[in-house]
Amino acid sequence: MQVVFSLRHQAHHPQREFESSGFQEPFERPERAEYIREALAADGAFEFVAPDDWGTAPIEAVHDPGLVRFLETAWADYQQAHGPTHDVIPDVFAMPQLREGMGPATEPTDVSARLGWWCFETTTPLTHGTYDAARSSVDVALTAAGLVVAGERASYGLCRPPGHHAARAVYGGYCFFNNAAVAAHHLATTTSGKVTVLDVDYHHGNGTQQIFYGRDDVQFVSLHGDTRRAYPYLTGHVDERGSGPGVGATSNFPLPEGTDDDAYLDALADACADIDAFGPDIVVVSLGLDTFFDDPICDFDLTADGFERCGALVAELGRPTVVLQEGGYATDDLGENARRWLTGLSPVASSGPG
Ligand code: SP5
Ligand code: ZN
Repeated sequence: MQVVFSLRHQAHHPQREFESSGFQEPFERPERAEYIREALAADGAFEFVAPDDWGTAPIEAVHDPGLVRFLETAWADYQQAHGPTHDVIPDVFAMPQLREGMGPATEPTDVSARLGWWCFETTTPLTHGTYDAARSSVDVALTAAGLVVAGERASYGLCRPPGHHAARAVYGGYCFFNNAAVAAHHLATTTSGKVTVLDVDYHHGNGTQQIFYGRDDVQFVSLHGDTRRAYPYLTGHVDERGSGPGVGATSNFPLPEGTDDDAYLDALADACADIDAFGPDIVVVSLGLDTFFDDPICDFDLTADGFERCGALVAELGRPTVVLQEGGYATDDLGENARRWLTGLSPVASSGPG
């Protein structure tokens, strides 16, 4: 299987995140991608390719161009106003309730105010190289998508930073651009086929759901920790099924604390039934490995064996599949967990010469 990877992810390296009312060592750190790269490189079944440069047009096809412009200059703008700081984190949020009954606000000019306009929480710092890393992560996703269009049965984009919490006009949750949504939109519009995004990250893919909620050409199916207890809290309930022409093209499977391999695979089989009913030409998997029993910020109980079974079940869909990395914070096990999931998806790739 071909793996798309770029060292440019390393340019995003926050020193700290503000979480649980204190500054913590970031959970989303560069070693995550390096450990996955090492584990796949040590297995002769995986071949590494560099991403192409796709520019900003495919990003602006799903995101507000204002978000792209903001992320391009925000860190430098902030240094000029308040620097020097390594990380840039909002300290005020543009909550719509402040203007309740007065009509919508307009984007402020002050950089601190703009941070709280475009970002929804405090765990996603901007650093000097964040924009470049976020752009490279999209390039990785689009290049992996291109491999499947060119005839590969499966490909893996080792995206970092992740993407699925980024909505059309807001970033957060360690995500800046929604790599999976950019890739899925690109696939749907350039192949005129139907695309499913299957999101197996522990956290609900609120951004991806929001971007495709009203559409019937891209299905969104997500398994996640029930958002009554789990981040990102506001989306991911079973009654969210899409709107307008998109009614029925969103499916959510919220799951309880302690969900183990067998329970998860039962839910994944139900999710796959919804995918079969939609009948996509291509599947994009948002692969979070934070469902692992030892993940430091999540509460599921999946094992490496479970991940391989998940990959094998997705393979049974029998459709070309682009796998894109999302979360997963049990850093020491991340490489092996990714390798096992991809081996389940593509067992031939792991037993043959390549
Ligand atoms: C891509 C992705 O997986 N993003 C996840 C973002 C989650 N960020 C906030 C998590 C807050 C968890 N709080 C748990 C307390 C552990 N100290
Ligand atoms: Zn996650």
